Amino acid sequence: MKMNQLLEAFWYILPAYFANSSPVVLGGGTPIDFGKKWRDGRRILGDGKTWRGFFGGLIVGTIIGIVQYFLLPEYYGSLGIAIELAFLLSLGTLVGDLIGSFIKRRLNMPRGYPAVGLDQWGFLIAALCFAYPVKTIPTGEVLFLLVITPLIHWGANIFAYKMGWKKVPW
Ligand code: CTP
Ligand code: MG
Ligand code: K
Repeated sequence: MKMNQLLEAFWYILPAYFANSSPVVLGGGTPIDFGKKWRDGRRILGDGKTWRGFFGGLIVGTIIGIVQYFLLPEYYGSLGIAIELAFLLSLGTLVGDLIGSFIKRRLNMPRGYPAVGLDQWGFLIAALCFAYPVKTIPTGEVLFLLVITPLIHWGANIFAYKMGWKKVPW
């Protein structure tokens, strides 16, 4: 794979990475499930999924797309496309993350418990699906993202732990 393809893949997915990581810092307060339980007696989503984290991630991810447009307008063609793309990547990321937590709670995993695969790929796959109607990247670049995202996720979580933003390094 050529260097510019690797860079394109990374550039394309950047709003998703920001939407996924910023809730660690911005989140807190009222949980999205309002503390309610599912019929299995366990929380629907858990205290790790908050409204502030959701909308904070959505806003930060979308702003990243606006910054990207001004740095590389020719990649998007118009500011509207850049905003739409970043918004959908971010929304997909956050919805994918909620689906992941829902699944984890059903499997009786407590908040913060690492679910290998789900934690690293769930948000990515959802982001790619949501953004699909607006702009896509070639399959080879998607595969590259599937390989590097777990590594970046792992590195970012260790960083957040060392910064004191996260209680666990995963
Ligand atoms: N966060 C949030 N709102 C969200 C997503 C994340 O407030 N919609 C914050 C929470 O403080 C959360 C932290 O970001 O603990 C890390 O996110 P994540 O690892 O996705 O959540 P977990 O705590 O691991 O919870 P879960 O087991 O449900 O994945
Ligand atoms: Mg987690
Ligand atoms: K997660």
